[in-house]
Amino acid sequence: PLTHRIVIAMVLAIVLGSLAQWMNTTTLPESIDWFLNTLLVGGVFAWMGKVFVAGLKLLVVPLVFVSLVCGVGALRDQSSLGRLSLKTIVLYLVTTGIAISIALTMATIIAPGEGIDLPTDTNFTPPPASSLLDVFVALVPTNGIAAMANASMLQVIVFAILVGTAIGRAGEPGKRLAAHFEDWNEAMMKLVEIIMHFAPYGVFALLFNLFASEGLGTVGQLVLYMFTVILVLAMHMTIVYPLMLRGLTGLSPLRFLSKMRGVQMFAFSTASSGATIPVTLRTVEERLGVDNRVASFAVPMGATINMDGTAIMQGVATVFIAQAFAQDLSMVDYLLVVLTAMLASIGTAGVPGVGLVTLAMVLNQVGLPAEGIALIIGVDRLLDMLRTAVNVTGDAAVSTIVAHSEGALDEGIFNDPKAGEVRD
Ligand code: DAS
Repeated sequence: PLTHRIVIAMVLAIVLGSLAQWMNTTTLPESIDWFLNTLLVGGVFAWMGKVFVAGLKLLVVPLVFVSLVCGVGALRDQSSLGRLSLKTIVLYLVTTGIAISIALTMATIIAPGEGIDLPTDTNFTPPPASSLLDVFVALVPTNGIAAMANASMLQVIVFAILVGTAIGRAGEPGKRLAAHFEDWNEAMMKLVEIIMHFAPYGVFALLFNLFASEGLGTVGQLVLYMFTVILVLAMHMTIVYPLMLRGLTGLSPLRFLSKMRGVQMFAFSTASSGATIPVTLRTVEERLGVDNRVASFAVPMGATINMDGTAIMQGVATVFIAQAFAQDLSMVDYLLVVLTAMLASIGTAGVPGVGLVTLAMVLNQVGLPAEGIALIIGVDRLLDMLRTAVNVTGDAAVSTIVAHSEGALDEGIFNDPKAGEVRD
């Protein structure tokens, strides 16, 4: 199956990339240096990585729009949309709240920032903190096509819900339109599979270039910070989601996590939950058995407003920076961090590095200098890839739980290990 080929591509890329990074530290003969760095890393692999991510992003807006119009149009009674969206959003906020609370607790216990005397390179300019208000004000797009052209996902979601609702109430013409959208949805899902077949090459190129250029150089004193983030990410993935799945649906968490492996590898390689939406959507529907009318809403919504992994990094980073600057955080500060991180994750799209941008907002909220971000920016790329894999797992877990509560989950598909598997 495809996931095995992706795993092989990842292992090869990490090994060969690290070898290339080691070679780069020695003085290479001119021809080898040109071949490795100009032709491969800067040329072929850079191109393959960009094409692969572009291919995924190309699908996001049309797939989300078509799938959401189908999903909303297919809702029996439109009132269930309100119940469905309320359940989904509440669950997303709850999981994010749990994530950041564990992060703050573990970071306080492990205290990775104690005794840190890292030089803060003062030429760091903190990113502009995006204000939350304009996110909510701009929810309804003035021009649906412009929203799609700019891939403003929250606006695309609102536009699709409005179109789907209209189609659901338009009698015969609505039925004809809904049929057309169903056909488009089928075609788009096939398009996702086509893009997925390029994954081994795209993943190899992305990871080879990352390890060949960055490697794990600037870890040093940040190893305890990285350890804390990775520990909490692992706890959230292997304890919180399984407990919620088992507790709220009785479904097998192991089956869930094993089916999510492919999606997690896409999220890890692209470090973008937005770009991973097509794979998350296809996996949630065709491997976990979640009906389109739930998945089409819950997955894009999750990729946009639900970032548990990011909230975890922000919780640990805030404590780390407070300790590094020897500033104590009060209980009120901790609550402010929880609230701000939850709201911050709503305001951001799922693109690489967005977690650092919103971290500036969180730090600002508790009076910590945004320059503190300069302490951790060096190791953020790898953490971004790991936390994005957690972000998309959270989206799929909540989609599964909501679908199960709405009787919109096909347990036969969920329990069938081969369901929806992409064959070579
Ligand atoms: N890379 C972001 C995402 O796509 C998460 C982050 O930057 O923290 O979910």
